[in-house]
Amino acid sequence: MNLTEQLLTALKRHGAQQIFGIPGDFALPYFRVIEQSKILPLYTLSHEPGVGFAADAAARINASLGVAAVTYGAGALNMINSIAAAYAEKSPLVVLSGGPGKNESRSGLLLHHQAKTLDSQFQIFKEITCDQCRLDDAARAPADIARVLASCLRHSEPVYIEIPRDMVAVPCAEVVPESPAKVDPDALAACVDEILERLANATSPVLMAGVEVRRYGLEDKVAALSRRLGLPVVTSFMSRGLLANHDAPLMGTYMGVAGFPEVTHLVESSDGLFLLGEIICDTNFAVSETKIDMRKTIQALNGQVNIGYHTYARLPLAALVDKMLERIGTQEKAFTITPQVFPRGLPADQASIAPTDIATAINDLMAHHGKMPIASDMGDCLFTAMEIEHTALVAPGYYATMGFGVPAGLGLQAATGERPLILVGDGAFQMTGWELGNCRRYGWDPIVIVFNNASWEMLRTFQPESGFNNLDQWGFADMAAGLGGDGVRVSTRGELKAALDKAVATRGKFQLIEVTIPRGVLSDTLARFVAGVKRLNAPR
Ligand code: S1T
Ligand code: MG
Repeated sequence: MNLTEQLLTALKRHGAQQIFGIPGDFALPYFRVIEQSKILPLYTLSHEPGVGFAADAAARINASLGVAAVTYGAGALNMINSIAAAYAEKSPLVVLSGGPGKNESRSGLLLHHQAKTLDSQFQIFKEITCDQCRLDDAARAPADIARVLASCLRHSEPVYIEIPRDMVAVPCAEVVPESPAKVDPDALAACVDEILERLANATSPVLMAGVEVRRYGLEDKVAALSRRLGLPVVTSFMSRGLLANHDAPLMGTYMGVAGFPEVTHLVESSDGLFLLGEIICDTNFAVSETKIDMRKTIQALNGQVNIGYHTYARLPLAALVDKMLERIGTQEKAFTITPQVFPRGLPADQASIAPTDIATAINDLMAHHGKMPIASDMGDCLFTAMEIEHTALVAPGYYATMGFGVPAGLGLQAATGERPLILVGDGAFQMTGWELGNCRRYGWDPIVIVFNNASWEMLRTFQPESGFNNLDQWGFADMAAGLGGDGVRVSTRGELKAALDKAVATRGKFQLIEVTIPRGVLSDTLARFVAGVKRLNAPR
């Protein structure tokens, strides 16, 4: 096999199931091998940010490697924001980039797509990946690939692999996966005993499941752990969607002042808050009514466990969960929780539509037709998603980039074969909504709900005096046909219900529902979030 075939075989062996990409002349040779070898299916999209978001979503939904393949310079550098989002949100993404060969690199000429130096791209990607390699030595390539793919899975963070175009077809030995890092059994046992003792002594322990629980494929085990320990479970804003289909005592999503009061009280008054794989960031915790005393929590993240003032190092989350399950046995505890209640029963009337009506309509739809996985963009659509019944959700809940929703929905359908629901604001749709034009050739048929308030509404809520937050009406529904789908514009709750019923009954083409929302009308959740942030930031 040649170097590219060995790389593709190793990617598949490490869990990759498809590649998203856009070629260029530095990448054509390795794209030819991708296409001809058929080791992994290739989906090309239209703009590199979408390639990154689609590959990220595929990684998240399958808890496996995502692969984004691009050309050197204009391609790879165009994808920086998507990879930064994946890095911030701990998504195991492999970036493949074509690169200049040896002779052209020594030509003395500046090469097209070169920014500063030929090595600049490699250096830039060092800032948003956990490991990198350039495959410029066939003898070293197998070990480099094994090391970088092992890093990607161990840290659940993106990695960067540059393939010089003169190396693509050189003969190369097999890539032998690295053996997993050893875990100190005594440290693991001591840590688990301390955690179990703290939880047993707590009067109101609670488990917050963070994104690492999904990234390391631990949802089933964590659901079992919570049932056996009698631990109510919550998610954070960023980890919403976890444990949705895993028989866990899931109470709801912690959002401090903006969330379900019972959940807020449970988390903020807990004397045994167990943060399992949770990122301690502002979108998850900044809206705390009362400052959560992090020193009293148990935090397992990034392969270590912090308890009080001490840290257990090099304890992977999977090893911790397995040891806890082993320690506590299989007996489940009987206990009750007060699950979050979600809006149902949208009146099909002539009233205008608020974002919470969209959540209600989706809850009605899923109650009737079954759950759908959701890809959401940033904006009020993501706050509205907090009012939708628990279901699988991929969204940039911490890095908070726009443009994620539509490509992520395509990645989700490519990776799972399930029909997704995509929630996206008009501003974000203007950025990457056009990727819908790729649905027809791959048979993707998402249902896309565009929250059209003709505004960068989230920004207006914090700075209402700025006119630049007003957007024009683009007529998204009218454009759907040209992109290969069906589109409809709705402005009453009756029209919304009818449009959703028609969309769910129509397969084989994407269904775009452009929902006209009066400017300034927010979801209940965003309204509480904004009021809470303003109150917490008000001068004392
Ligand atoms: N550019 C990108 C790529 N991501 C961003 N998050 C921003 C800019 C800043 C930003 C927001 S929210 C927002 C912007 C521009 C407006 C979103 O508008 P739209 O999609 O229509 O949603 P909605 O009207 O519901 O707000 C975040 C806070 O930084
Ligand atoms: Mg908007």
